[in-house]
Amino acid sequence: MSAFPVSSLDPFADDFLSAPYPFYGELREAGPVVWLERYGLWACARHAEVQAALSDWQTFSSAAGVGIDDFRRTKPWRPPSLILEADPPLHTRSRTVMNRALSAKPMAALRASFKEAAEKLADELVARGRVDAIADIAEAYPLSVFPKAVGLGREGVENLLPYGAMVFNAFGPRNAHFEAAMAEAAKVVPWINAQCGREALSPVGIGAIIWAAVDAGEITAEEAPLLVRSLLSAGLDTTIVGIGNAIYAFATNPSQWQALREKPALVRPAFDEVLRWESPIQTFFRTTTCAVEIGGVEIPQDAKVLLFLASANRDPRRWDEPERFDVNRRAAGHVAFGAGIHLCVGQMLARLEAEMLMTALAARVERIDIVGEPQRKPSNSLRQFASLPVELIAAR
Ligand code: QZP
Repeated sequence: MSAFPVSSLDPFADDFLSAPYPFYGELREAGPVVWLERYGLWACARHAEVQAALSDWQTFSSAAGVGIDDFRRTKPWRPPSLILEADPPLHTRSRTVMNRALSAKPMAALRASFKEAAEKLADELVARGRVDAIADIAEAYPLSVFPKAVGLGREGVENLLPYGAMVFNAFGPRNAHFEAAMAEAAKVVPWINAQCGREALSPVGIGAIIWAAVDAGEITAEEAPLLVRSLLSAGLDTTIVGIGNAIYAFATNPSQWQALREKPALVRPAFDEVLRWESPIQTFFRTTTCAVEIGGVEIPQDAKVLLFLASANRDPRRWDEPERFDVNRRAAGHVAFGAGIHLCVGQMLARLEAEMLMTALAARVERIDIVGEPQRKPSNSLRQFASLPVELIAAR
C-alpha cells in the first residue's frame, strides 16, 4: 500500500506515443499526481495541477532542464538554453531580449511577405490537388518564411529539421528515438552553431535584433549566439507540427472546415482549438526546488515532475467534451504554449504563420479529404505525422 497512486505506464514507449489519449485518461483518473515507477518520477496529467506547476517557477524550476535528465546529474547534450533551461534572474534578462525580437513590431514587418508566400503556396497546392499535407504544406510553408525571417541564408537549411528532431527527442529518455535523432549530430550541430554568429545573419532579421542587444549592453557577445540558437531550436518544428495537426483536425472534421470558411475571423481562435485538441508539445518537465504538496501528496525537493500538457488540454475537469474539435469553443486557457514566465515567446510568429496559411487555404479549398493512411512520426515530445496524404478539393 502506498499513499499515492503508482503507474507502470511508460510515456515514451511506442504504444503510448502512438495513441496517448487513453493513457492520459488513465493517468488523470489515477489522481492529481502519479508516481511513474518505470522512470522514478512524478507526473501530473490534470489541467489544474499542470497549470499551477507551470505558473510557479520558484517551486518548479527549469534550470535543471525541462526534459527527463537532471542537468546537475547528467551532462546536457548541448550547452543549456539561456531562456528555456533557466530561471530568473538569467531567464528574465534573456526573455527581455527575446520578447523584443518576437514582438508585435517585427511581426507586423513580416506580415505582408508571409501573406504573399501563403497565397502563392495555396494556389500551387490547389492546382496540384493531391499533396502530402506534411511535406508539401506543413513543412513547405514555415520553411519558405521562417529561415529568412530569422536572417539565415539558403545554404544548409536542410539541417534545421534534423536539429529540431534532436532538440525535441532529447527532452525524453535515451531510447531509440533519441539515438536516431542524434545520429546526425556531428554534421548538424556545427552548422547550427555557425548560423548563430553575427556575421552569418542578415542585418535585418530577428537574429539581428538579438545581436543588437549586445550593443545595448543587455546581453554579452557570448550569450547572443545561444539566444539565436533558441530561435532555430524552437521556431520550426513547433509551427510545422501545429500546421500539420491543423490540417488533420480539419480533414477529419469537415463541418469545422465549413465553419471556418463561412467565418474567416475564426482562424485565430480555431488555431487555439487545434493546439488544445492535438497539442504539438505533449510533455514537459520541471524540477522541484523544495518539498511541495500536490493534491495531498508530498513531492520531495530535487524531483523531476512530468507535466502532460496535451492531457491537461483534454481534461474533462476543465473542458466540456474535450475530445470534440470545435472551432467555436473558447479554447483560451489551454497550456499548449505553456503558462507562466516561460509562456511561448514565439507565439505571435507561430500564430502569424498559421493565420496566413489557413486563411489562404480556407479561401480556396472546399474540402480536405484524407486519401491515404496517415503515418505518425514518433517523438519523445512532439505529436506529429511523417506523412498525411490529402486531396484538396478546390472551391468553385
Ligand atoms: C525548444 C531553446 C516547446 C519548447 C520546448 C520549444 C523550445 C523552446 C526553447 C528552446 C528549445 O531555447 O533552445
